[in-house]
Amino acid sequence: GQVFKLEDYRPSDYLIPETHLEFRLSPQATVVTAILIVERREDISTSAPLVLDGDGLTLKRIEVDGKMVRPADLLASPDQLTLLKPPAAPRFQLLIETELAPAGNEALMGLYRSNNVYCTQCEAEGFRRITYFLDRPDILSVYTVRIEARRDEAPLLLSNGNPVECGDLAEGWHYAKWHDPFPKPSYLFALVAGNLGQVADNFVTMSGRKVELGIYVELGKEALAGYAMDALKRSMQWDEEAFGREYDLDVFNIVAVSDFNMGAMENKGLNIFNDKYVLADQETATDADFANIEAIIAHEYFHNWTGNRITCRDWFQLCLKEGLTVFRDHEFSADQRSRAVKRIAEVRTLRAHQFPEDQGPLAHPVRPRRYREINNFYTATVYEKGSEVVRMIRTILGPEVFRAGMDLYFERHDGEAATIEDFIKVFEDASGRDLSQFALWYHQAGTPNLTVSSTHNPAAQEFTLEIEQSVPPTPSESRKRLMHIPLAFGLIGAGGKPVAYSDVEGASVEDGVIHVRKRRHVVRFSGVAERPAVSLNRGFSAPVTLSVEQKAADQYFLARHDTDAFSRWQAFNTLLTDSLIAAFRQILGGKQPDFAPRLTDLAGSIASDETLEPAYRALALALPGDADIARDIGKNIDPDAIHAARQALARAIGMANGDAFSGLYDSLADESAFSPDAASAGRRALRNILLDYLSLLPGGAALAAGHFHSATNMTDRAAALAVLAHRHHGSPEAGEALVAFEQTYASDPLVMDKWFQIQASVPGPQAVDTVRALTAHAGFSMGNPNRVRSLIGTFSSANQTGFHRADGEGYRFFARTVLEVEKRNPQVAARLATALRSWRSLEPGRQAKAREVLVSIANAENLSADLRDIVERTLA
Ligand code: B3K
Ligand code: ZN
Repeated sequence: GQVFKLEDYRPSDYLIPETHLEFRLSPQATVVTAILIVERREDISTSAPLVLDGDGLTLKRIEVDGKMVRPADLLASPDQLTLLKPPAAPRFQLLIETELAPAGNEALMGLYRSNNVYCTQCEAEGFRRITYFLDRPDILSVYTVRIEARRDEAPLLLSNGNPVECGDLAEGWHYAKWHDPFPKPSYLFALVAGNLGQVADNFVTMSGRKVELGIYVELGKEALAGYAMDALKRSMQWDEEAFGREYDLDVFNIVAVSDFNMGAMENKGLNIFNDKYVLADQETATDADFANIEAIIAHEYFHNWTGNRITCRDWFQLCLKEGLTVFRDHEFSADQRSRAVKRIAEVRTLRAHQFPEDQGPLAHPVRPRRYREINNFYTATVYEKGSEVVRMIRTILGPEVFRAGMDLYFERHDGEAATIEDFIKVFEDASGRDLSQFALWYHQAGTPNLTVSSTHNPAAQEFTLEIEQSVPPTPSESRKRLMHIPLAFGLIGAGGKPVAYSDVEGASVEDGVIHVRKRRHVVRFSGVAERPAVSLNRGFSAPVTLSVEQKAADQYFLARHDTDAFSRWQAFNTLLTDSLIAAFRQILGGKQPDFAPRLTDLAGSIASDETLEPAYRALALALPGDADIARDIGKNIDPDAIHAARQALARAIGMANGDAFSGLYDSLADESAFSPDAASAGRRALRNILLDYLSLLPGGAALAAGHFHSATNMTDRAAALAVLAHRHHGSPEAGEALVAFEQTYASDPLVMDKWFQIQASVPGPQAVDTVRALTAHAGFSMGNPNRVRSLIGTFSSANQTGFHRADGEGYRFFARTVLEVEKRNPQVAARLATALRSWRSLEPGRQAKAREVLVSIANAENLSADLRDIVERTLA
């Protein structure tokens, strides 16, 4: 396939200042008439052909300035339309008529039908499946859209911008016209038509304008959209307060659809959502679902400024909108909930998804320089690491200067398609600092490592930190340059008090941050009488790995006393990881693993520490997952031994703290009315993780069954079901609960996803058979991305022992399934296939089997560009 390169960017010869679209909707034969006002840029020769993008299009009619085009002046294929002799005038009108079959569109890109609702997905390159266009983000156009449909089929007709007019047509048809005054790239175009229920509200902006808000859901599900609406209003308010950003249209609409390739899409004024991220009530959604809904509603809304008003010049700049918008939604959630808890959860996610990407064959810079298939670059690196890079800018500049830089960004680039260079420049201008070394975070792939050791010289009253940075090689980048790494730290003395120092040399140190810029720094703190414990990378100030030479006693001390909540969590988590890795080695050596009583005791004291938020305690007690442990071990992975080590530690913690956990579990029972707020969710999270430990003790299955049957909300019910299915696999209690759950929720696909997920993640060699059998379940469908992700995605990315079954059957089943999904939906298949990206860190037997199936996928006939790109890079 073609390789697109950043250095090949050049502006288009032609612009499209105005786009007029008319849709006459029908499932098999929708007619799209596009009238484009085309302008040749001043310095371009009149003989320059106009080359428009298409993707599988059927051209019905083409006219230039109202006249037919001579066949000799035209090159037309499903994937491209070239006007060989455009008019000599600098501005002309192009009419293009295409015909589409939305009902047969299973790739869910372009115009398609989901549950009898017409909807669109255009990012990144879906608009070219609707009409021929300059389908690139630097072509900004003002859209006017007229939609015609049969009123009985689609009483609701929506597009971007503000509604202009609507009315009846002959034979039961009707129409609506929309106008979006803000020039936008084609990837932000959207249309929705169907019979949906509406939830209406409004928001008055900071300058007093009233915005009509609508959330559209499947008829009868209106009551499930209340939380999303509340989250939307809080997002609008927050963006005004935190960034001074006001909404700009008269209406803001959100539509929930059930077939969607990802979470949601920020189309101007008309966000389209996977219904999983809209619909919620206590009976059907977990606390995690509520938190996701809040975050994604906010994320898409925030894109109105970071993405839509200021968009990307080209797809290499994707992180310009995504990294920044993730940073904004993280900050929003931190303000709405608990900052410390949010930060820990973010870092867990980053480590689980971005670190393995950065450390494997699919590694790429936050701003990539080349791609074959752009849809494969909506990655954890672009999104999550992209957000961390923005956070580091704020750490380096401080919140006020950061805000001044953001203000400058909005002022300078509003209405433009910008680049990462533009973004960095506003912060350089606002601060007067040189960020060129820092900018390597955008350009260089790989997770930097810092090796740190410390010495204390009591006689000289000097404390020394030796810090050395290294960036491992990544595909096509063998040599790395030195990075600017802002390392937040604390020196902590007896009782947890900060240790003062009189002077520091060896690195620039400001506001508790060491600026690591060289390969090696020897940082000397003078006037330090007692030996402090060092707390490093506080708040996870930089997305790096640390190799710290630290006494276990210091680690225990930090886990009890660090005043930085993140680092305190980190200290305990490191202790857990270290002992899990030691246990893994014991198991491989044929020994019974053992765990230090002071570790299991510490788990107990954290659980019952009333000075800590319940949500924090719950996160601390959640052991590193099988995949986390595998990542930290790094090579020669045997997932069964890792899982055995994790089971053993869970049991040891449960046994050591049985009575205390049990008392705490009882005291956390909540009889009050359900509320999805963070504090209530935190209490549920703590009680549910205690249940997980208690379930390993005698009577555990009965306890979990009781929890399941008495649950009054989905959080508790799903947690208990997972405990039964995972910890008591094959027990009558687990069997009964699975059946009861299925019977209750058979007609609710989003809840059934949880049922699929829980079973797909049951550890052990039987998992592949379970999952294979579930693909035949009436509630499962290979055509629906949510179902596929719940069952196949969970199995391959969240079930280490099942997927990596020693005989390779997990891989073989997976490969067949990926190819089956690919026939309908290449994008979803390509995403699934990334589950094999860490194959080289497996032990040799599994590695060979994983390689075999990757090769078998690569050799399959008619492989899509999406899947080919992933498997070839994975094998390279
Ligand atoms: N911008 C969309 C993602 C589009 C993915 C295209 N393959 C959602 C988001 O990040 O907000
Ligand atoms: Zn986004």
